[in-house]
Amino acid sequence: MTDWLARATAFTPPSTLLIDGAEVTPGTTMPAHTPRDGSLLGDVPFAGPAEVDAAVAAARRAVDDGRWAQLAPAARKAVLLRFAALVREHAEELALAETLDTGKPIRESLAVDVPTCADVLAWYGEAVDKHYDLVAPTGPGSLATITRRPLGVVAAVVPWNYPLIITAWKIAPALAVGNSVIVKPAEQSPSSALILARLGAEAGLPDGVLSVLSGDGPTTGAALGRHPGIDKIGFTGSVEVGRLFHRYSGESNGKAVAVEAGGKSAQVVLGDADLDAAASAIAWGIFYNAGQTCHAGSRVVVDRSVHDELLGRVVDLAKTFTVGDPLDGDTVLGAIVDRTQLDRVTGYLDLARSSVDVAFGGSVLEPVAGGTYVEPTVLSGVPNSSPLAQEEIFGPVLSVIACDGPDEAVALANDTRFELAASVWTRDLTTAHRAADALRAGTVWVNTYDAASVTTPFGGGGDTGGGRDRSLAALDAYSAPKTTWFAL
Ligand code: TXE
Repeated sequence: MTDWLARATAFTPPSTLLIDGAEVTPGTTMPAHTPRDGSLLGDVPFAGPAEVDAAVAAARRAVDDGRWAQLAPAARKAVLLRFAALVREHAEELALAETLDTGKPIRESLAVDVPTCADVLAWYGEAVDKHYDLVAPTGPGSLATITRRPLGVVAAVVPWNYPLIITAWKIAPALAVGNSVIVKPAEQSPSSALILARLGAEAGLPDGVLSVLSGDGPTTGAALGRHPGIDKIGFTGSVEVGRLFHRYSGESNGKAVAVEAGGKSAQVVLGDADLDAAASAIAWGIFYNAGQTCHAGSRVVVDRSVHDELLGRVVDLAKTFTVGDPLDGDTVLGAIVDRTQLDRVTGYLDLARSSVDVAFGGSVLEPVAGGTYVEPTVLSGVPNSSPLAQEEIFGPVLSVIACDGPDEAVALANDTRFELAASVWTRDLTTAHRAADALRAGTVWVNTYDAASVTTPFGGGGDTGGGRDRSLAALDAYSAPKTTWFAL
């Protein structure tokens, strides 16, 4: 059994950036704290404009001389598979970094975040020499090929809720098609990405092809957004910053921008649903990762005929999500990422106490002194117009809304500015098809929630933004089709 507490005491975050294959110590650092107990983990490098320029220049050199894109597909595949294998070999180191930075339970980092990161790298690695280009049906007398070309230099700007997974979703397809990639992790969670940069180099990524620049949003993130040498930004984070990236693009070189900016996803439970299965998926859908999940099922829209029964079951399950030390292998509900986010969640809890019924929870806890933790919370009698039902709380806070029949349920579920995810729970096949079709969301689950695979696209519309991660579609998202027309 790993003694995580002892490992945590010895942990220090990486102190250098990797730019152009070299360890770089920038003049500035920033403190890294853990939400587990608020203590200082150490100082991490802060990439300023000079480091951004250096990383972009190195990335561009790699694009120009083709040291990565021009390798044989089997050779690029081998590097990405080796990268995935190294992630697995360093699973404990990466999981500890992820848990200390974010406060998520160590068992989740080990069982989900690290293996998913490795799986995604391997899946896109395997795709490199299996995904064919096209010949267009232009008719006799000509041959028109459509080949996938890398965009050039891609930047991935990543949030703190799933640092390893979201980084992998962006770098793996971008690298697979031959781009150079610069990652900017969130200021709360730089460690795992900095470790990944070294593993990528060890796996054989040529110099300049993968750089990781820890820093903040307004300096490092904005410098990437405004950089004329970057061809595309893949962004996951808040609606506001997603829009900033579109503005940066318009004010610089018109670079492509793909945004995934969260949701207020509804789980629709109809009168004939399997309530045991629904209640379990509802609890996991909002309490997993302390609700800090873009597709968290943060609203439940439930038919009045089963409202009280479902609410009772969800409350019973909420009681089993014990808030605890993220380093304890039994903990399922860890910390909120930082004090800013905790304040945001407690603001909504204050609103809840004065405007709706708090069926369970609602308190700030401190299972580890100095840490930032919130009890699993279930709110009922929430009007869908309330900020509790319209705004992304990003904490373990569920809003339950009563409805009458499938039509009203779908209308309420769709009454949101986000379009990321939704579910419908019913035993009736026709109702399931109709509701799934009518729910406006990039992913609709039927009689399940949060089933996920790298093989399916993930993203949405509306305020969520239109970016898509995962699946073979991501290879297209990080490449440009090139038509070559031969007169025969
Ligand atoms: O996100 P930010 P925050 C939502 C969630 C959360 C809220 C705020 O509702 O409560 O956003 O979280 C970089 N120029 N999501 O403040 O600020 C930043 O450094 C350039 C949903 O943490 O958007 C980080 O790398 N870049 C979500 C990234 O943007 C800037 C995940 C995300 O941070 C920047 C996280 C700037 N001016 C939050 N400011 C999801 N979709 O899963 C910040 N950044």
